[in-house]
Amino acid sequence: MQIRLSQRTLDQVPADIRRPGYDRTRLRTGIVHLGLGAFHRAHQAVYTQPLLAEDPSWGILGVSLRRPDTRDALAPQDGLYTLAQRDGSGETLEIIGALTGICVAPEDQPALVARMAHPDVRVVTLTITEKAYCRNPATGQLDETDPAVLADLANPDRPGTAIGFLAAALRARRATGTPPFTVLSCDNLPSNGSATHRLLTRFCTLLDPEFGNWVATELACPDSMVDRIVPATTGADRARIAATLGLADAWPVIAEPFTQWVIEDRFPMGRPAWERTGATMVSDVRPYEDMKLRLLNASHSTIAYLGQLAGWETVADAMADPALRAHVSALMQETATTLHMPPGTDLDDYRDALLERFANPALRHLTAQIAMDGSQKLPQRLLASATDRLAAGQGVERIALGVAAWLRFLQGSSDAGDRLELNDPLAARLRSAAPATASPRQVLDGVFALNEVIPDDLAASGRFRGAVLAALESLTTMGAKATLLRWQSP
Ligand code: CS2
Repeated sequence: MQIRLSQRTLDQVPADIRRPGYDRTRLRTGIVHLGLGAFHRAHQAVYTQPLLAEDPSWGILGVSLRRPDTRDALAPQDGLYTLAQRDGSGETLEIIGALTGICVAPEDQPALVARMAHPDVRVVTLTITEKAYCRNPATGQLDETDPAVLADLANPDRPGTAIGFLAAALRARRATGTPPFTVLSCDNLPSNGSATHRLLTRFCTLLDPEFGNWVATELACPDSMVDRIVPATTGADRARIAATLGLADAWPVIAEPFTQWVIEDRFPMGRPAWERTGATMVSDVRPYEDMKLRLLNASHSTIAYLGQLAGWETVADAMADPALRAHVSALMQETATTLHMPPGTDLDDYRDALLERFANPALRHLTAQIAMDGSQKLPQRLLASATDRLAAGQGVERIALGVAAWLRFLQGSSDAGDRLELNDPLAARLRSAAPATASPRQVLDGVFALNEVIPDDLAASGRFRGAVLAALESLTTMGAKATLLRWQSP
């Protein structure tokens, strides 16, 4: 068996591979990160690492909210792991050491709450995915009927949700006179900071109205836009990286070279000097966030559902089809009319760069991975642009094809008749609203009647329904590839 990457073996890593340039024994935990997935490890940890030599107080305690697998993989490696940046021209490795520890939340909730309440912790970052905010995706409000929310309200000292942990830690800080940490959401939600503030304040108010008031006035939740494509790590990635390192790494992370982080600069308790490692600090993140959600993520979800129907396993496979690529480009033209592009960002350049990023042949970004949790993603990715365009009297044909592809996907089989797996917190209800044998109109009526996904104004819009129905009829009768070909001609 190959020797494992760890603090002890770090000097065996080939000299040309970058590694932590600081004394890890001096690190303190200034950041607690909830949701220790590949994305955080390939993004925020990478922006933080170069700052640790100068200021070791910003080490990161990584928290897995559910499963122990990341901790089990990385603990024997002393929290070290490899980041592999890949594109058509090759792969660059770097060893990241910003983690001061890894904690699996359900194993000992009070211990995690105590660590979050420690005065050294000044920032809590989140990548917990859309569904973990316990919100109604259509309204953005806390889902007060969610069993996980009800369980945390009934037993606030042993929480299960991220919101519950934040509330418990804030309560403990308040009790000891420690000011609140800043909560920085790094998830793909519109106004992710304000959303976090709203949901958390509501949750805390339900616990105790006076505590809710304190949270409402004292807690800072800046907005941020994060961007980097990080596909799930495969066995082939592990084998290739081990061969280059000469050491085994149980869980390296793979990312494209591109990375972006735009942060609202509002951190009462201080923050790492992220602007020195590439982050853009601004007073208003909204234009960046809308641009990313409505161009990048809207395209991603559209590619994912059309790809699942057509049998394209990865985003790059889909982008190799000229009709799909043309559709994605046209979709971005359509949604871009709803945007105020951020200062200094050119729409055509941004769109062309996205088309290239999607086509990166070295990333195996699975359409099945992006297709997960559609009910939580579609409102901000596709539906918000549809609302804005309809209000301006504009058509929504390109957006409608993505929505229709999602509806067809919910029916459970690809154009070739293969079974498609539905991974979504609303799976049971979506499946019964979109049975395999139902007609396009029945599927549309069934799913549009669920009030969690399609906002009421869109569900009631004849123009929107008509566009989605036409696209769904085409997908049903002729399949995704032929529909795209038909749509390619203006
Ligand atoms: C993707 C995103 O899985 C998905 O839904 O659209 O994770 C996407 O890769 C990132 O937002 C890119 O920054």
